Amino acid sequence: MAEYFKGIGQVKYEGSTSKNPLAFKHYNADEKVGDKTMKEHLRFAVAWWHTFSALGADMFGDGTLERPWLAAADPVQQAKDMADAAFEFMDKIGIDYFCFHDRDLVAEAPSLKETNERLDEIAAYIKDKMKASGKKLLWGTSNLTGNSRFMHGAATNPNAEVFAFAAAKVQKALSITKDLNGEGYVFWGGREGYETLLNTDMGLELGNLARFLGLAVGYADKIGFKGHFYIEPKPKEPTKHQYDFDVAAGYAFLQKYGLLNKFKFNIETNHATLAGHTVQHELHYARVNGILGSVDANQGDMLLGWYTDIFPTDVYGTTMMMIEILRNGGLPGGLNFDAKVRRGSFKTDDLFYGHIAGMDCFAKSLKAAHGLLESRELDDFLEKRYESWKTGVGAEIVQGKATLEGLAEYALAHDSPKSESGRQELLESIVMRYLYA
Ligand code: XUL
Ligand code: CO
Repeated sequence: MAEYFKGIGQVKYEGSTSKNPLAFKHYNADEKVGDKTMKEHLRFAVAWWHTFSALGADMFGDGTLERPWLAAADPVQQAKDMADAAFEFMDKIGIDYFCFHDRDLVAEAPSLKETNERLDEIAAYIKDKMKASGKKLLWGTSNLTGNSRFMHGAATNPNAEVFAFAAAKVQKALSITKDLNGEGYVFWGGREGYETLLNTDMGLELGNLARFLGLAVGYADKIGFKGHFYIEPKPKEPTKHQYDFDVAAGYAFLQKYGLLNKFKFNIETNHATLAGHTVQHELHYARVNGILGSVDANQGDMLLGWYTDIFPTDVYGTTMMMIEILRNGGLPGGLNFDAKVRRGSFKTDDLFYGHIAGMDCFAKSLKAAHGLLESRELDDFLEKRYESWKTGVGAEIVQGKATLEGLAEYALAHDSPKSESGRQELLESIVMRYLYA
């Protein structure tokens, strides 16, 4: 079997003073942070699409990336070579999980039947490699955006034939995911939205999207797929408006259509920022509502308004994420690097530098967040800030015992309430202490 990443061995932890670009400075897989190892806390995954099958094309230029595993002319051979490269990469970088879309695994054939046969062959190939290596599938999904048949959406297409075609793709992707013991299945509604409301029946489209998800859940029950279902919100790109805009919009949608008990959320940093939120907000909102599932770990470029999928290096931002994840007691899913090297970083070893930077960033943040939460400095502050809700009038309100006229009587009998400082700067300086400890 060909070796694709020649000259690169197992990436090891060498500590924060190491200058070796192919070593971890903070990620030390078996080091314990609290009661779990870093590896158990972080559950990193490699994204098949950005790392192995994409060539770096953008709106203004062709692909630039050197990807020797894509050289074979035969699509199935190409897919097998790509799987070889993927398992070599995961082994050398020390990442246990991967994620894929059906279309990343092998190129589509002229007919659906032939595409499914290709998928079966490549899934069997990957299954053997998983057995031999112990690598695991964090989640699978179906690409319902790339082919031109999906230009007006998949589940929300005005044409029912396209809905049926998309359903066939999900059926296949779900059964492969189950066969590979996938721990989850993601729905990202890339073209489930609209370009203009002038040509859109939103009410029907939303209902159809819910019916589509319901059919998938029903099929999963039939085949005994026990993994988690995730919605991955994104407000726009490629469509002007997507129905899974953010976690709050997705939560309302799931509640309306009675799907809430079946889904959690896969939250992506760059999607959150496109929605005008921080990822901390999205994780927090999901956590307090019991729907935090998994994370697509990347970041946007603050100078660009569009979607850039950069490897995470903003330690402050990832520390805010790890606070949410630790407060959630961990994730049912993991941290999938839905991130790509820049198209100018076209060598295969650039893939290592991107992942090492991302893994070190999260490892450093895990330690900072753990230290901060262990100290209870934030919790003690929060407890004090909200103490008026524990007794007296606050407790009555929380317990639903208050009436509006009773509260009016209370306010008339007491002095005008006094405010306390919110102490934002103090709290930020506490965070800094743990970050740069
Ligand atoms: C696109 C995106 C997807 C999903 C899976 O913005 O994030 O790759 O993660 O379909
Ligand atoms: Co994503």
